[in-house]
Amino acid sequence: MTTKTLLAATALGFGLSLAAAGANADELKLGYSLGPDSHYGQSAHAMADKLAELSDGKWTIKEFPANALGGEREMVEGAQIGTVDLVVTSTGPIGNFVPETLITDIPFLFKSYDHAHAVLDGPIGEEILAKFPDNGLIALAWGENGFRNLTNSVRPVKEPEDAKGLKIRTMENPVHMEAFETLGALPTPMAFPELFTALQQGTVDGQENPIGVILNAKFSEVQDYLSLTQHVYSPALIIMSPAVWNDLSDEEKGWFKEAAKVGAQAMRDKAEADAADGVAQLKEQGMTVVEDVDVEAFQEALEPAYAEYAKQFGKDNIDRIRNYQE
Ligand code: EAX
Repeated sequence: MTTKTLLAATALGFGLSLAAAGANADELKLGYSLGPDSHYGQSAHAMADKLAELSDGKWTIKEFPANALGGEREMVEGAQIGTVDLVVTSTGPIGNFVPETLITDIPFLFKSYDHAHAVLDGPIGEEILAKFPDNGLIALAWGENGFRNLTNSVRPVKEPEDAKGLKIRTMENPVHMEAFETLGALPTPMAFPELFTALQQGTVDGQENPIGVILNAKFSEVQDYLSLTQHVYSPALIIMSPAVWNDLSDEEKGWFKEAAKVGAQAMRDKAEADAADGVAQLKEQGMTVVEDVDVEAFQEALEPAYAEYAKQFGKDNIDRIRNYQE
């Protein structure tokens, strides 16, 4: 180490410890996996503003975008042990903590944004959120990642047969893995922070995500084909550490819930805006887009997976979501 870098390192260390010592005790660490201009970023900004407003500046939020606090599973583990205060995350890894969320990850379960919002914001969604405290977590609100679409670098995928043999990165989620295995693809569960490099190096052929994520993570740089499969609605959650929550007054808990609702709405607005205008952007970036995906054939091909889900979650519970009306 040269004297110059040594000095710089010392100054940095000094600066950091000063910052830690001077940190406002009520500044909370919020992590998410995408960039600040993503739907998660919009959500975090809106939530932070609302919380500061409601608490008259008592509670502030410091954002850690782009996996700075680790992948989604790691951030949620951090919330459990109290090293991370707030997380905006997809439900991808959440079933490993709160198994009751897994039912929401079933492919082709939600027909539309309205249907998903009605279920998640209604009694079914509330029942699931109520399971979090038993598992060492607080869930403040349902947000949205969006309908997921398949990308790959091997061939255009229009029919389920086209997906056969493709090595597809899935989230660390058994429901999603079951679906891709049933389609004859080779599901490879992997944390999101590893995904770009895995696509670039060809460790996997493809991945699936909502348009907003594909855009924000710049997957068009490493993927040639996008199929608008819309095969599963991907909910998101705003999660809080019980280490913070348990010490709040009832009034403060109300502020957090209200701020999270505002954050969730901002997330949905941005996710849906990206879905509406993002495909054109991805085309401009050079992706070949398969718009006329044979969605019915995908649903039929997934029948054996549905039989498994019915065994696991109960057909009645699945139908209750599928047929839910406000
Ligand atoms: O939450 O892991 C994933 O593919 C997620 O959709 C992504 O991290 C955004």
